Amino acid sequence: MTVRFGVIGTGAIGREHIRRVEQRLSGGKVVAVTDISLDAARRCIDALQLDARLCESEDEVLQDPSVDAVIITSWGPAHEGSVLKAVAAGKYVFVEKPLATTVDGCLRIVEAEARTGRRLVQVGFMRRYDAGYVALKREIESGRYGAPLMVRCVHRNAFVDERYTTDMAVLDTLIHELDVTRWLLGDDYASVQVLYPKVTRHAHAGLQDPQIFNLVTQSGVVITAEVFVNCQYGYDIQCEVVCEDGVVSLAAPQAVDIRHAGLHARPVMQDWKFRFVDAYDAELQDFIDHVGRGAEPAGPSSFDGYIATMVGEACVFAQGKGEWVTISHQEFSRIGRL
Ligand code: NAI
Ligand code: ISE
Repeated sequence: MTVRFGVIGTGAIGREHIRRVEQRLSGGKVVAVTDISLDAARRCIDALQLDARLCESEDEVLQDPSVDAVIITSWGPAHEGSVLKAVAAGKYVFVEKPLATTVDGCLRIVEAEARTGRRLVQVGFMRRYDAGYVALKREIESGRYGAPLMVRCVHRNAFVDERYTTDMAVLDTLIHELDVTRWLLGDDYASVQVLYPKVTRHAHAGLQDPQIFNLVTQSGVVITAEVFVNCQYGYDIQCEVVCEDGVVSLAAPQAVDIRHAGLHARPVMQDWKFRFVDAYDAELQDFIDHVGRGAEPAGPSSFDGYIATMVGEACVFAQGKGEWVTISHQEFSRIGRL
């Protein structure tokens, strides 16, 4: 069956996801759209020439019996309320990261979903669908290079605006590394330390940028993740896994190699929209394929979203301290009892 989507939040990625459902993917259709700014929702419907209803509120979207599933692309703090209402209404949910901005909020979602007796929620950790990361995981799991010992991650954005705060480096940006590295290694985190290097002159007042996150996993792998969101030159995602008998790294995607005027160069993508376009397509297509045949979504789960936010909260707690902070796993046992 065609999956009929309601969309809550028509900002940057909301419009991207609508465009991909309508123009690139198969088996889905956007039938209802809302945003707290109704003007934004209206502009989106007009710009993308959607045959979709403009709804005055998310409740109107969720009460619409013609909506099978919702795409939640509002700001992070609004996710929890929308996901809980959607689960209560029995809708399938594709929600952008973070699942919710607090551990308790994530837990409420995990518990509400568990009470329905089936999986309804998929979180937008699209890197798990990126060809480079998939290849990296395959190589690690082949065992050819021995056990992973160290991981070096880089997450750079060209620039951010005044709304970006120091803690967003974790729940908005690093959260991708928190999820994908746990997925790559099949290992959970044990402790974190955050270092504050000298601040770039490009950071707006009050923003600590860059930041270094050192994490140790339960099996002892050390991960160093740099978040630098005003690097100026583009969107740069790197991941190198050092194993006992070799090193595996993320290759630069769809890059052209240029030799010109005495330089050997490769262009850097400027935005997440381009860098991960195939991964965004693949994650939503996978969601549509499962929901469309009446199956539960198979991508990153509400539990994965909960773990990422839980570790993220420990990272935020560690910010500005320079000390190692233990990542509490008390919550795991609560979840285990569900
Ligand atoms: P944005 O600021 O461009 O758009 C957010 C939209 O949500 C705005 O139009 C705003 O009016 C609307 N909104 C806010 N609260 C709402 C509510 N309660 N109900 C309905 N609409 C509401 O933000 P952007 O960049 O599109 O990010 C949205 C979400 O997607 C965030 O959670 C962000 O972390 C995530 N994201 C994920 C990316 C990825 O790589 N997976 C890339 C970019 C964003
Ligand atoms: C944004 O929300 C994303 O998810 C991007 O992938 C990330 O690079 C950026 O820092 C976030 O603000």
